[in-house]
Amino acid sequence: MFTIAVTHKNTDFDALASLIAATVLYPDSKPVIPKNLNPNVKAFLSLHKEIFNLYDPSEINFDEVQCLIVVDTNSWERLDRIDPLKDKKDLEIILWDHHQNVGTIKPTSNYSRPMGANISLMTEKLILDKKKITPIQATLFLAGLYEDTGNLTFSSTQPQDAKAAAFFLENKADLAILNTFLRPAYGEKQKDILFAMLETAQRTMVSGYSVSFSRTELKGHVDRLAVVVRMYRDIINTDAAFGIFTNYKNKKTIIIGRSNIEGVDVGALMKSLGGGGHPGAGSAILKSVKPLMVEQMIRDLIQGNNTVSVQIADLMSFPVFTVSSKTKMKEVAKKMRKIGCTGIPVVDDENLVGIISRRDFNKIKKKSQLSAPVKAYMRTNVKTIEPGKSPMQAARLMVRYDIGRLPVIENGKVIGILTRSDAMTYFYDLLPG
Ligand SMILES: [Mn+2]
Repeated sequence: MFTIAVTHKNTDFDALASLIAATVLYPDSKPVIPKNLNPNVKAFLSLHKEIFNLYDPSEINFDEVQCLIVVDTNSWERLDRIDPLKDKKDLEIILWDHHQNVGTIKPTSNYSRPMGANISLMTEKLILDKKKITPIQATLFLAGLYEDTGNLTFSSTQPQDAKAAAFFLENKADLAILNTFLRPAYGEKQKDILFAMLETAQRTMVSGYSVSFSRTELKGHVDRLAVVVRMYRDIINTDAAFGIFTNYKNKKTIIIGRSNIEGVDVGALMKSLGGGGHPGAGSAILKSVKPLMVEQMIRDLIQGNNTVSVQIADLMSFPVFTVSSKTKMKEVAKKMRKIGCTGIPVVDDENLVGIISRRDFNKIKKKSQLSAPVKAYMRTNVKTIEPGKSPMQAARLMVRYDIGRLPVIENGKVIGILTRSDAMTYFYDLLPG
């Protein structure tokens, strides 16, 4: 009678790391690895396999398995060749999973909790139990952590993920080795796909976010498509990008998404399509669907997702104090002092014609210049924003153009103003109520 540890097919670094962590937490368990591995993991294991003493499912006598540890997934469908255990009576099942979806595995003991990477969840217990890990294990664990959290940048990242990173570095995780294996390979096939995607690239606005869809035909098998979609998103520089890859021969469509903003949660979108992932990255596979339909489905999902999100209209300050282009500079200064702001939109006949801020007063050298009209000193190239846009879009404009306020424009009229502190109220979650 013995214990085995298993993880999901298309094993990535987080899954492999979690599998090895299981053997540290449960020293009597045997790690069983799926046949189908993600290419980076395959490359890593080709050098490290012996060290980890992994088993193939065919080597396991399932009659003798008493306890099953499942890591980084919670569904039977994602496990490789362990069906004999599915209906086994009195099987103890221990589950460690960081995904938020409801799975098909019913565990005896469940340690699952949302976390950036599954390995961080298990590392919490490693630290608590004062377990020792080797530098090679630490390196593998850090690879898993970095991959699943985008180097701790995905919005799913938790404080515990950073604590786990510190623990791995304390245990001599090797960053040079890690970089070798995490750097995704990019070959001829991937290059061809990327170029095909870029040729037909289109950017559209969905619910105030810039999104790009690329529908590409796949001939034969191409792996590492996720890398291609990431590069695609980086090049066309949209908030989110979706590669819709169709193989007409087997009628399969692979959807891979990448997002840079919290308003578009790719993992949640892909879950709705039967796949999965994280807020920043995810994928799904559909059968017998038209690529254009898939695009429409994703659009609808994004629109559905965003109806409850915070818009500029919820954050902006109003009423807006304005001046006309003929107002004298000294009156502007007086008004700024009175209302305690550092910038005022300049409006003529209800139309925004410029903006004047405290900074512009630096151009004034002589006292007589204070009698000149605003027109002479205002900036006319004014960046504005619509009330339905997202705080993230506003923040991006502010950073890119180094501006502290954005007039909010609706039907050509200034209806409010969004200041840096308005935007920060949102980002630091300080909204009242
Ligand atoms: Mn994971």
